[in-house]
Amino acid sequence: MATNTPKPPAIKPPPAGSDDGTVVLERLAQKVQPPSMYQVIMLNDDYTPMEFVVVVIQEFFGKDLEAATAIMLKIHLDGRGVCGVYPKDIAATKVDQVLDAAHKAGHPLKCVSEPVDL
Ligand code: TYC
Repeated sequence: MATNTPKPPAIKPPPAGSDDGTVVLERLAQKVQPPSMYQVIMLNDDYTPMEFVVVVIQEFFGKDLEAATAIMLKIHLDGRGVCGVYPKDIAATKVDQVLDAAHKAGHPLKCVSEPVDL
């Protein structure tokens, strides 16, 4: 008569301390930051005509005549003023557009971009 011997398990557990190839993925907390914003600052000078500055602010920063005139006068009086706030690459493009238009027109108008929260 056959004896009732228990069968060995089909899959043996790996010996203690051995590498069975298992990879454990840890879930890392995602830290997604909003894009940092840059303000485009226009600087005053003694030579660029006021009318040119107003047109540039209207054309590249989407302001109407009244808003563009107010920004131009603030720059004229304070030495600098914010024309708009954009993500970094768009702010850099605005600066390039302003400098290019000023250079082509022969005016020394200067414009820079800087992070909003300095
Ligand atoms: N100060 C200039 C003038 O009197 C006008 C001006 C305004 C120039 C703003 C630059 O960013 C500027 N003609």
